[in-house]
Amino acid sequence: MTQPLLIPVLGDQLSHGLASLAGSDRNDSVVLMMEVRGEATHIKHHKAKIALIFSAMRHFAAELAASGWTVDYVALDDPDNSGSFAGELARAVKRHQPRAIRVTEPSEWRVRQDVAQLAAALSLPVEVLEDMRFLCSHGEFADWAEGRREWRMEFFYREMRRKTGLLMEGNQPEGGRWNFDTENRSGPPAGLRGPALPRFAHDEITTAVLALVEGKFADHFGALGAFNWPVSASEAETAAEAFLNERLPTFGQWQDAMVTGEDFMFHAVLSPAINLGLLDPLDLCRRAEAEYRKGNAPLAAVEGFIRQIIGWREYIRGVYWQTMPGLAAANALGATRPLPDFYWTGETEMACLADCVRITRENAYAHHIQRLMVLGNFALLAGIDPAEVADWFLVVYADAFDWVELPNVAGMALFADGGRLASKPYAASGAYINRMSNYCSGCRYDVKQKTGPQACPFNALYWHFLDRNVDKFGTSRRLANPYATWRRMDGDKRGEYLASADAFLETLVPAKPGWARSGS
Ligand code: FAD
Ligand code: DLZ
Ligand code: SF4
Repeated sequence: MTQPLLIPVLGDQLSHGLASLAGSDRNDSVVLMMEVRGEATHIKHHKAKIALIFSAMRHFAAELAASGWTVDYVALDDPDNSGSFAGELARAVKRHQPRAIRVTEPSEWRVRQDVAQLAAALSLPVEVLEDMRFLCSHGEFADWAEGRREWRMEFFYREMRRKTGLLMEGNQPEGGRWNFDTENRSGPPAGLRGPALPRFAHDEITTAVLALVEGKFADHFGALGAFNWPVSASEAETAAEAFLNERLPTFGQWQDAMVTGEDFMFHAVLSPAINLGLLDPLDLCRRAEAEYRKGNAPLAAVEGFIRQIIGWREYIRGVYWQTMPGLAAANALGATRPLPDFYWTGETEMACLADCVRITRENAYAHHIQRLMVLGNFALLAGIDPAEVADWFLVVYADAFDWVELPNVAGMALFADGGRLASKPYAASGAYINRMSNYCSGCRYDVKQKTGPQACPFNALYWHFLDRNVDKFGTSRRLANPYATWRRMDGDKRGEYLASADAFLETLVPAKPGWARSGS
């Protein structure tokens, strides 16, 4: 092949229909895939996440080669591997002498900037194609957002319903309402258990990658013993089928429930496969709708699931590109407390947090409410520095890529964006966690006690949060009730709450440096 087209395919671009592949001639192109140390260590990703990405990349490369593409695959332990995208691209240009480079836009702002710099530095044409795996283009989102004071997901979601025709009857939403959440989100009855997830045996590729990761990234957070992620499109398809058949009908009802030892409940557990490109999100939604049309799943569950994907997922991506790079430094509530050590060690007497960290360490997964209302809520109430919280979330979850992690953390969980994304902070006392979980019955703290050393720390922290942020939220309509309660309380009671929260905050031990970033 003389002067081929060089097509770099990144670790979260593992889709056969990727724009840069779909429009290219496989007889006249070289696909470049690069395992690079810099991507695994600029932030020290969970071991299982690195293993998932490398294994999925290797499976995808094998599929491409089997379908006639020429694939140049640089493995992590290739002795000449330079350790960075830029270094590997430069080496590949020397090897192949391409006439041009064609790449689908990277999902992350940081990598997108690198590509722009590279394009300027190389004396080669570099074509960057829009990522067509998302429903809403950058331009469309910018048009929708322009001139709106508040970007509310609910209104964006309606546009996506109209655009896709999902759950529509002509111009009207199926069932007469856009959102059926009033029928979802029950607390867990005693003994609630979700069906087991399908098991994925480790083939030769995955076995080799697990050994590589254990050897090269030994000091990273997380365990590999429970590794069970789908690593190819066909395994991801098995996972999707299992969800649609076994868990979708009850997805909505138990969407917010948390039960000790039940790590996946009725959730899809598909976000890593979707974010890597192994599953097509729109196809999943169409199949979920078909389950409703066949009478296999109720409208509330199916609408709730579809909203997560064409609503939240697309909206989050739009917000990311509209607000970067500022979002990464946003800290509207001026939170500066260091991340507590227990986010890494799990060593805390708070049973809810201990279980959420355990799940995260074992699986590189926790479900939405564990992320938002336990791990995120605690960080919000305790006033943890948003940059440290964002680093933690980016490290620990197999589905965490900057474009989706950062808006969820800075915007949804921490209100660090000043309310662009959420109309009010997701702040809650222990009563919420007690209602939605069985954690409190096994906790050394008492969720019913409000102050003092036995009281659930979330209770006093909740009022501490409202009190110290009264200038930001004191006149908010959405928080009028809790502020009215706070103002009605007598001064001694308020003082007790604040002193109790302060005493608890004093006990927090900051994380040792080096968990998220080397040398930090
Ligand atoms: P389900 O609950 O079964 O939902 C189905 C699908 O909807 C998910 O697979 C996902 O693709 C999509 N989805 C649902 N909610 C969101 C959302 N808020 N943003 C984007 N997609 C959504 N999701 C990530 O993919 N990566 C992250 O790094 C990430 N970080 C988060 C951090 C915080 C603080 C919070 C509150 C949420 C975060 N989420 C993130 C969103 C959500 O928690 C996960 O997508 C979900 O838990 C993945 O598990 P699941 O596949 O079982 O999802
Ligand atoms: C997260 C990650 C890791 C750990 N390793 C690689 C890698 O070796 N090669 C690769 O192409 N991508 C990797 N990624 C994903 C990237 O860090 C980044 O998130 C994507 O390129 C999107 O911009
Ligand atoms: Fe968490 Fe408080 Fe319940 Fe303990 S009592 S599990 S700290 S909410």
